[in-house]
Amino acid sequence: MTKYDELAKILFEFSYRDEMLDIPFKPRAYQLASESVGALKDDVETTWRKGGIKALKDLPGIGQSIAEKIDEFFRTGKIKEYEKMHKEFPVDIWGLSRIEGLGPKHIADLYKHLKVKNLEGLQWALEKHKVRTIPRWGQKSEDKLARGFALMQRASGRRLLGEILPLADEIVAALKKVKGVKHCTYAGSLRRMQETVGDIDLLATSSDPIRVMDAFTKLPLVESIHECGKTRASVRLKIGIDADLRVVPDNVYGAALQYFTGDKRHNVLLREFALSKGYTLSEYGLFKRSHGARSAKPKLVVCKTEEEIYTAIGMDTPPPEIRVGADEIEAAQKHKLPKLIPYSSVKGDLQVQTNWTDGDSSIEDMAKAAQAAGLEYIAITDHTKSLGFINGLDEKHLAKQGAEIDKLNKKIRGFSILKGTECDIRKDGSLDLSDTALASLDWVGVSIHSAFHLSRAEQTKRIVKALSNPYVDCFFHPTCRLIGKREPIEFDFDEVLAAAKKNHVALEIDCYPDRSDLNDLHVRAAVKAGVMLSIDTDAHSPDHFSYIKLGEAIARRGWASKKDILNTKTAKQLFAYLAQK
Ligand code: DGT
Ligand code: CA
Ligand code: CA
Ligand code: ZN
Repeated sequence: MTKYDELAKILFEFSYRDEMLDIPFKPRAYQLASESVGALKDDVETTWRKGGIKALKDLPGIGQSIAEKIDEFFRTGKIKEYEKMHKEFPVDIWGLSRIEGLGPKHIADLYKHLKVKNLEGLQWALEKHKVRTIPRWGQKSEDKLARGFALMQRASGRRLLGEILPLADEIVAALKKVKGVKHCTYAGSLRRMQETVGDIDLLATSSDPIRVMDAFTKLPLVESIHECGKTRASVRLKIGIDADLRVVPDNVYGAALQYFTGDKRHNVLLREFALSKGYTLSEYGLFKRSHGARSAKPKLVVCKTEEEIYTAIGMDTPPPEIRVGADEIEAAQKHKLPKLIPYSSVKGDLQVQTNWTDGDSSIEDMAKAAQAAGLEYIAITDHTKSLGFINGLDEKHLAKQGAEIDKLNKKIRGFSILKGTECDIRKDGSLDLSDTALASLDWVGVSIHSAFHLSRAEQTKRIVKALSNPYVDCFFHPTCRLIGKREPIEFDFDEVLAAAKKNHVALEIDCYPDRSDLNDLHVRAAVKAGVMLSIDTDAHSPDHFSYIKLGEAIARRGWASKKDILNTKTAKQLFAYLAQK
């Protein structure tokens, strides 16, 4: 937990305390302040450093008394009032509040009667059926809490975007066919193309919501139904992820889509900004507050699209991929959003494995599949000899492979196959092929497959040395992380960026779903540093070319434009670029 998360947590727990004590208005103020700190993070401290309590009060959701607490926190590292409260009420409010339906009064009851202080304590109380013994709770409340607890535990298991996206497309296609449905799309983290997603959020507009609910809950993909009302339903899919559906009237589709796309921090900041412009914004619509009589009802502004909303409150529309609640809001207000690389811009794939090593298909089959997927060229980049367990290629085999590629290039029309390699970077930073062999290739990628745990300094030195070999064109899957399986290796990213820039080496965005490497933050730093990027699938099978979209999404999330991505060039342009290099 960073110190800003710690501060957001403290403010949040104050809101629950005041609600337990029935103090009016205060809880909402603390909650807003907590959301604000959670979204603004280090910007809060920067603001405080520049202008103290007075400046803090200019931030969204922060008034005098809360500003004083934040000031104390940054000065002393703690808040006395919080320490005192925690002594009297030593409960992990923040953790417990993650359970759906568990409000402040419930948390107070659980502590008072069962001494439940945290999630472990609650699990015990549920297993021993103690919860129903609390006055006025009963078995029904206990069952509901048990369901909420199970739901929360499951929700912490996130799934890869690449795995879930095809499924979401399938559901959307099915719902679009239901009579009365006008719009249907997925929202949430899926629409923002985050590398992992917690669940599938779906949104539809229809004149006949019940018909949509019915069709949704009866989809063959559905395992069980959590809840199903008139306009919202939540189900468990057979592959083990939840899907939520909302159906709204067509005239508020834009507002609903904006809300359910998130992310939450983006929405908090946007709501604050809308307020400052005389609007209130919610999942139910954009409303103009009237200046007249206090009792006058706010007026609904029709918003069929998201653009209408963002435009109405005076800003450009940030693409979903960059809605993270950071500087995109300010950029949109100043009309300074970047022109993100459009999907389907990548023209060739510069990392492809074949059955010469650990791929499952021939060079020819991979080339044909790439062509069918709309690409103009691929580079064949099989592993090298250090990776003996998959028959990595030595210089002799590489030359043989080159001869086969020459033949195929004559045979296949309107498509180019580059002779390449994924040359292993040895522990000392030297490369696994001779310079003569590297010089014979069109495209040299290098990457790490061993000694992941070198010290940061050693790892940096190893990479910088590899990138300074004059034949190297690209650094493949730079951090080596595998989502949910392997932590990224540690190195000084700025130093590697500098080496890449100096040596005209591109950095890869590896699209393979559990790699997604580089990630969005790295991409943003690379774009800022003017380092070229390459979006490659790392295909081991003909159907992997569909992963390109995932890499384009990472590039978009990193604010990259078309010009930042090497393989948006045509084959001809790419050859010219490589020749000049
Ligand atoms: P996930 O499911 O963990 O991958 O992430 P999301 O962003 O899809 O989150 P989810 O499914 O809980 O909610 C979908 C969207 O609904 C979220 O991105 C923004 C909106 N939303 C949900 N809860 C809140 C909230 O408490 N406040 C605001 N402002 N928006 C919310
Ligand atoms: Ca979601
Ligand atoms: Ca959801
Ligand atoms: Zn590799």
